[in-house]
Amino acid sequence: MSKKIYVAYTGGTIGMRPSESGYVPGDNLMGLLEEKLPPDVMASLPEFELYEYPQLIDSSNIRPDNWKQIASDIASRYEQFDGFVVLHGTDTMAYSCSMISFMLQNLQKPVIFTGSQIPLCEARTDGLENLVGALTMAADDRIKEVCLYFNGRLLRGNRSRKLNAYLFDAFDSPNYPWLGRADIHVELNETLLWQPKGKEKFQLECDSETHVGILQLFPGINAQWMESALSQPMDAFILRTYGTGNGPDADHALLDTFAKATAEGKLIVNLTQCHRGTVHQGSYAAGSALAKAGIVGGLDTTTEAMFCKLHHLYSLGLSTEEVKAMLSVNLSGEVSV
Ligand code: ASN
Repeated sequence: MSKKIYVAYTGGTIGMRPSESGYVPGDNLMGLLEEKLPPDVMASLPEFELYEYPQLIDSSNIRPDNWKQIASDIASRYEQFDGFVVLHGTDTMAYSCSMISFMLQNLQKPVIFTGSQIPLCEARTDGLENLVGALTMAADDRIKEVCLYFNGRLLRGNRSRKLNAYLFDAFDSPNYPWLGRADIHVELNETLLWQPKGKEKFQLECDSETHVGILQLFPGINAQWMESALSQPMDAFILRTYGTGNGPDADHALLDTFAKATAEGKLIVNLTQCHRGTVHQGSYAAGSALAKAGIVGGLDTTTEAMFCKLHHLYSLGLSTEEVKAMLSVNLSGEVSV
């Protein structure tokens, strides 16, 4: 039986038009597609219905409310469609894929995010290939998770990162192999695909307030700077450290600042600034010192996925101790445990 795909157009370069201040989101994407694709080519694609969001955004404007909208949109049409494509800007696509993967755990159908580096209205657009590839993946019922499709690569959404601002190869998943490829043949690496563990209803909770901040170590960072950052009213902070999770253990004032914040109930999660690899706080004394200050290792989760995982868990009303326990629980394929 032929598949029916729901396409949610949220904005992003794929539908943008030029303006005096640079590209801006543009409406009537369906009209643009009809101009680009002859009817017989259109008819050869999986059948789809495109819904254009009333407020199209450059994804740099993404906020938790947009995630609520995308997740509830998919949830409310879940029974009517076989697969879902989300057209989204590339800048924060890795965050949105991650967030939707936590809000729609136990998915039994594909949800494929895509977009483009050059708009569809331009001759050299990569938008057509990305849209057609994403539709193809969304019609494949072996996929039961949130993925990102871009320039021939199918990546797990919550493992993906935007790594290149200029190449068509904008995305990769440094700590997890690609799930598939679309070349002459479309191939999926079935052993890597996520198999949903439960059948419970989706957890669509996503607070509009900010629960999580992201901090980064840099040479010369001091206690005063860190104290002011940690005094922000957040439940949790991601601390982007060096290498396998190391920090300046010679700076006792800085370590005391971390210890004070964690003793006060703030969660600080250690993730590496490196593109690839996992955090092992015990590999060096410079990492153990952070563990002694109450900082918890976030293993090989990306910053984007960790931000969203924490935001989601706090939105569900979990306490810091409960959230801490979930860091090493693989909710939707985001972490190697
Ligand atoms: N600024 C754009 C966006 O994220 C970039 C893109 O989509 N390529 O919406």
